[in-house]
Amino acid sequence: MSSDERTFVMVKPDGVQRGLIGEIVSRFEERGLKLVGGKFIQIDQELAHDHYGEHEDKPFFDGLVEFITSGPVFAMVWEGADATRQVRSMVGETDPAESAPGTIRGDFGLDLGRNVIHASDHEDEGANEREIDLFFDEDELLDYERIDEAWLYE
Ligand code: IDP
Ligand code: MG
Repeated sequence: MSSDERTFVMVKPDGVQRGLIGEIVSRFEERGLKLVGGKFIQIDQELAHDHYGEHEDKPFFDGLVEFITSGPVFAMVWEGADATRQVRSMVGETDPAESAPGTIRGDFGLDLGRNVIHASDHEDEGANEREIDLFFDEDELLDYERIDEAWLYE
């Protein structure tokens, strides 16, 4: 399996305000995923609409845009074998109330509208690449080796 799959992850405004950036970054680092990009930004209306375009017709859309633009987010790209699916399994279900303990949403959330983290959907083909392109320029993604790589993959 290719170990260079990349996926897009973002600590949402609630996660930033609650001081969860470090905890969340640690989980992916410890799992063996490699951070290849990161930026601390405030999302504007245009980016919010592009990012959440698939939900435009949903009743929660306006509230979602208001929330995601309400404060800084920490956007990241993580790389590793089967990264998109593995990250989603660490994130949990969309609703924290339905998420197992041990997942990020299951450990840090209670409410569907405040679920701490975004991660590209592994069931939406190409979502990871689309979202990476939306938030990052190619030269903001770094190629390097982690010193433990030889111990992470057989
Ligand atoms: P995901 O984040 O697990 O991929 P999506 O269905 O893509 O979930 O929804 C995107 C985001 O929209 C969710 O993470 C959540 O913040 C918000 N959301 C989804 N469904 C609802 C809802 O029914 N009420 C309020 N917010 C919702
Ligand atoms: Mg989604």
